[in-house]
Amino acid sequence: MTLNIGVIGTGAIGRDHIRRCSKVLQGARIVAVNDINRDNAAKVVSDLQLDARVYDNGHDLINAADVQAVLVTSWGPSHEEFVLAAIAAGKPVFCEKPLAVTAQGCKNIVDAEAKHGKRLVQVGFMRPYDRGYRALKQVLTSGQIGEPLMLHCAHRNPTVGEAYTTDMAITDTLIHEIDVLRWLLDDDYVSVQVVFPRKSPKAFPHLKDPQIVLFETAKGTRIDVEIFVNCQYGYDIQCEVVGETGIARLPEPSSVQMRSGARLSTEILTDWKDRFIDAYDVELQGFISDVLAGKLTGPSAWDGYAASVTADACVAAQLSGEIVPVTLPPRPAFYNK
Ligand code: NAD
Ligand code: NAI
Ligand code: ISE
Repeated sequence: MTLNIGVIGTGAIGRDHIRRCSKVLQGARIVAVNDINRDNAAKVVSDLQLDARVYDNGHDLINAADVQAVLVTSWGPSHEEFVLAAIAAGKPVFCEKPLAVTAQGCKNIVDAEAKHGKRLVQVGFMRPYDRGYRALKQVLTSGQIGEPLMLHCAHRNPTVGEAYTTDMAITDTLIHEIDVLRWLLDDDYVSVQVVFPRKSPKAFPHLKDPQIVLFETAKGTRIDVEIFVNCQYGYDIQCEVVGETGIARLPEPSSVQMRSGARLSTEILTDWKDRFIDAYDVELQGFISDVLAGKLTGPSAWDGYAASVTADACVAAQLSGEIVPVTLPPRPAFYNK
């Protein structure tokens, strides 16, 4: 059976997900696209030679009779509206992170899904599907380095556009670490503090960059994450776990080692699309297969909510400079695996 998918938002990641659903993955076809900028959507249809209709608004796409599942890849502030509309139509929906830009927005989605009575939402947290993070988790659960005591992490982008603001370092960028480290450690955050080092002159004047986010978890593990979105040199994701008896690091992406011109070197990626390319394929194939099988199993609306509650605390910590508690209500039984 083939799943008919409609996509709202045909920017950078929307285009890339349309490419993978139509050219790489099994069991799906793109039948409908929409973007607030209609030319964007029409261009994707012609560039990828899709047999898909271009809709003038996302709600008509969601309610179209031939659309069986929806991908929401528009910009963050529009996610909540489209996810709620998909739930109201009873259609499965894959929503890129963040699920909504506030915890309350995510809670509205959790409540609507619970009222519907069956999981319909998967959030685009792809790092738990990454082979490197999975290998790192395997080392931790096997006990090879004892219990994790400290984590040193970095999330670096070469540059960001002028529309990127200081809070987006949390809601758009750190949100990946917020999700994946909770999964990696099987732990919850209890408090957070944000400190600002000397500002990089490469950042736009309104943006505080870099930033350091310090978490404490329920089990007492301490985590520092450097977010540096104008680092210039590449797209670089680092994660080092210091355990009781050893240290484990996230593997670097594979790259040819060269000896040339009196240098020993390996390439560093520059585009986020390439760094987790396999993980995006696996997460979306999982969504398609789960929808066809009638049961979603990937990152849930509750995971999106948990990340957003944490992100709200981080943004409050950016503003106050204080240590801010992170308080997550207990997970409803509906979301137990
Ligand atoms: P983008 O700006 O390149 O694309 C967004 C597109 O959405 C644009 O074409 C815009 O016109 C369209 N859009 C905005 N509001 C819309 C609306 N209401 N209805 C229809 N279309 C709308 O952004 P992007 O980089 O593709 O990011 C899109 C989303 O994907 C964001 O939520 C982002 O956080 C997420 N994302 C996730 C990852 C990841 O690694 N998981 C990577 C990139 C982006
Ligand atoms: P983008 O700016 O390239 O694309 C956003 C698109 O959404 C644009 O084409 C815009 O016209 C469209 N759009 C915005 N509002 C819309 C609306 N109301 N209706 C229809 N279309 C609308 O942004 P990008 O980088 O593709 O990011 C989109 C989303 O994907 C964001 O939520 C972002 O956080 C997420 N993202 C996730 C990544 C990941 O690794 N999972 C990586 C990059 C982005
Ligand atoms: C973007 O939206 C992503 O999700 C990327 O993975 C992240 O590195 C970047 O900072 C975000 O803006």
